[in-house]
Amino acid sequence: AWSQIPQGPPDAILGITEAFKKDKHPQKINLGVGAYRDDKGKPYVLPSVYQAEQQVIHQNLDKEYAGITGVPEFTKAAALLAYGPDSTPLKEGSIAITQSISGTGALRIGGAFLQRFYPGAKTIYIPTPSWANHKAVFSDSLLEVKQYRYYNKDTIGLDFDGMVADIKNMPKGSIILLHACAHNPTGVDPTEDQWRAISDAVKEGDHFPFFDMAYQGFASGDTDKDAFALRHFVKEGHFPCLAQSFAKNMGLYGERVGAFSIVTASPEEKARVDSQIKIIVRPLYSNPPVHGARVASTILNDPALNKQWLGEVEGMATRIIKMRALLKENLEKLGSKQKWNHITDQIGMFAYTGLTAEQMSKLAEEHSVYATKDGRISVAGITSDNVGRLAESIYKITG
Ligand code: PLP
Ligand code: TYF
Repeated sequence: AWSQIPQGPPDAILGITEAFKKDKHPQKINLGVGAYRDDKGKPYVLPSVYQAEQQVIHQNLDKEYAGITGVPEFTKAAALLAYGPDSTPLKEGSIAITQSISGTGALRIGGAFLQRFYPGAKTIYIPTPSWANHKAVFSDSLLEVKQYRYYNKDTIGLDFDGMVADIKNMPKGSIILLHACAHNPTGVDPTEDQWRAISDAVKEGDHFPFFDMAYQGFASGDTDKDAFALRHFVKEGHFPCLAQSFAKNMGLYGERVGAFSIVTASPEEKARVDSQIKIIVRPLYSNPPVHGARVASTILNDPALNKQWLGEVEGMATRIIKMRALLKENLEKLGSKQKWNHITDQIGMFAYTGLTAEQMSKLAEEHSVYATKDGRISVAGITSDNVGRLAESIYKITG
C-alpha cells in the first residue's frame, strides 16, 4: 500500500542529534536542540522536580483518567503563573484553560480552535524567522500561514519598524502569533516600550494575538518579568490565547506538560469556549497524561517548593548568560575581527550567531560542532569545558 510514499526529510532540529550521535570525535559538541544541560553537559533534573516527584509517588495516587481538560490544580496554577495574581479576567473567572501535550499540543489545540471558530479570515501571521514547527502546526490545523518581519540581519536585532508596519498592513482582524519571551530562534525580544507599541498596533488592526510562551523564566530568570508582554496585552483589553510549555522552565521535556488558554469576555463566554475545547480535545487524545501535571502542580502550589523552583530557573538562566559572556570573551581573546556583542545581547536559550549555512556545515564537518543551518546555537549546550574549543572552531571559520 505504501510503495508510492516518498522518503520525508528529517526534522531540521531533532535531525541534528542523529548526525551528532554518528560522529566519533571525542570532544564533539551538540548545540542543536534547545534542551538545558548543566556545566558538565548533562541533562538536568531540577531538584524541585525530583522532590515534587517523590511527594507525588508517596501519595500513592491512583492512575484513573484525568478529565478532558486535565488536572484542575495544575491548570489553575499554570494560569496564575502566566497571567499573574492581578489579572482581572483571571479573578473574574473568564479564562478558559485546558492541560495540553506540552507547548506543541497547546499550539495545535489553538490551531484547531481558531480554524473551527475564529470569525475572521483563517490566516495566522508568524514572525520571520520563527520556530520551524509553527508553520507545520498551523498548516496542519488548516490555517493559512503568512509571515511578518521580525529579525534584521544587518543589525542582528529586531526589525521593529518592519514588524509594526507589517502589523498595520495585515487585513483587519488577522491572527498574529507572538513569542511571549526568549524568541526562538533569534534570542531577540522587543523591549517593554516596543511591546506597548506592538500592543497598540495589534489593537488598531483589531487583530487577534496568540502568545506562545515556551520559555517563561528562561529569558530574564524571573517568571513575572518574562510574562510582561502577555500581561500588558490583557491589561490593554486584548483577549489573547496562550500556549504554555513546562518543558524548559521545569525541565519536564519528555513529560509533555503544557496548557492552552483563552481570555474571554465573561464567565458565561468562558463556559461556552470550555465546552468547545473539550469537543476538540476528545477525538484528538481523549485526555492528557497525569504524572507530569501532578509534578508541576506540586511545585506551583507548594510555597516552599515554588520558591525553590524559581531559584533553580534563575540558576539555569544565569548559567546560560555566563556561557554567552565566556563565548564572546574567548572569541575576542583569539583576536576575532568580528563583533560578537549580539551573543550577550540576545536572551533565552539560543544565540543567533549570524553564521551562514555554509559556515555551519564547516563547523560540523571540520570541527564536530553541531547546530542548525540557520546559525542558531543552543547556548544551554555550552560548558566551561567546551567553550574554549567552541570559540576556536568558530574563530577558524569566521576569522
Ligand atoms: N514554542 C517554541 C517557540 C518552542 O521553542 C518550543 C520548543 O521548546 C515549543 C513551542 C514547544 O515545545 P514543547 O512541545 O516541547 O513544549
Ligand atoms: O527549538 C528547539 O530546539 C526546541 C526543541 O520538532 C524542539 O524548541 C525542536 C524541534 C522540535 C521539537 C522541539
